[in-house]
Amino acid sequence: MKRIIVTGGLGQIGSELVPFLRDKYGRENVIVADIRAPENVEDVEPFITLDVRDEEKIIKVIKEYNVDTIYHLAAILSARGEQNPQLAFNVNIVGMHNILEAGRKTNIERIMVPSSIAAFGPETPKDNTPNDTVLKPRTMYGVSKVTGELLALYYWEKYGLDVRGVRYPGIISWKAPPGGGTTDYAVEIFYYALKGEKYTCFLREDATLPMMYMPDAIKAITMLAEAPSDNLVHRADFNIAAMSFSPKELVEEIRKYVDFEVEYKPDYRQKIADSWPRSIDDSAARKEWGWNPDYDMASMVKDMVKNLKKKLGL
Ligand code: NAD
Ligand code: AKB
Repeated sequence: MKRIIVTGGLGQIGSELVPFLRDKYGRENVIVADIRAPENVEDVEPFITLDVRDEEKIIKVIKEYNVDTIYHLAAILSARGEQNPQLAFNVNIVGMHNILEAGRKTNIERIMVPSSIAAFGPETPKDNTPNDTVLKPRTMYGVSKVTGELLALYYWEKYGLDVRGVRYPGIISWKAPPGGGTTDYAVEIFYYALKGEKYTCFLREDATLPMMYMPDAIKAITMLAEAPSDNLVHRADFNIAAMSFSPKELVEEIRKYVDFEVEYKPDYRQKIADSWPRSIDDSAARKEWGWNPDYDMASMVKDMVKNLKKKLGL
């Protein structure tokens, strides 16, 4: 029987990963942990308040709940990280190290931890970016993601601790808001479009980035969690791809459903976007654990519009 803890479980991805895991393993076997309190604790119980900067508490919780698997989602994302790099270092790098140490000391069976396309930098090839390539990010978030990937490999080879992860592109979803990233525009824009309000985009109209719809993001991390270890050459650094588009292309697709006005006022986040790839080669994930996405831009937009209309009562 699996006993799972999801750190950062109240965030954009946790809000959808937790119900998926609970359907599969039973509500009581999936514990949500986060530094902030949920709006309504009954909705998410079992819930614990946990700061991943506190290794002792992580170990205490693992023992108390008999945890064998950790989905480690707690993080400070790229844009927020550039506003407070010291916080990003502590949560993302010290927090990741704490999770690994706690996992090692308590013989945890598996740790799943997302990396990001933010692991890449300006010297990385921008199109069809290979899995194994130059990793010289210029954001603290990106530095923390490369560090996490390398620590995962180190703990696997040194201690046999099974740590796995994918490099997520920007994730688009309608249930919970994104938490302070460079790709957040691709979620925000839907709310403005559907309410008929003018949207001011913080990226240039031609800023093409790799993106993925939430159902594929959940599919990827849970598929990798179950892949036979012997098939894996990579560990916590799998490229995965689904779609790539620019703000202008997204606007054109949304306008097939609803008309709205957009202006472009690039801010500090444009520089971050400029350092990331436009498209991703995910052949290693396809070969090693059978990855393939279900959604492209057209099917994602159709589903977002349908679900958000319902959510907003439109
Ligand atoms: P999010 O910002 O929506 O959620 C992160 C959660 O972590 C929040 O609920 C926050 O309260 C919590 N948190 C922050 N500091 C904490 C601390 N010290 N201790 C415990 N919890 C803390 O992020 P997300 O989008 O759900 O991302 C989850 C993971 O996926 C992260 O590792 C992120 O880097 C990665 N990722 C996300 C995306 C994306 O587009 N959403 C893309 C690539 C990678
Ligand atoms: C961000 O923009 O910071 C995230 C990511 C791609 O890691 N969405």
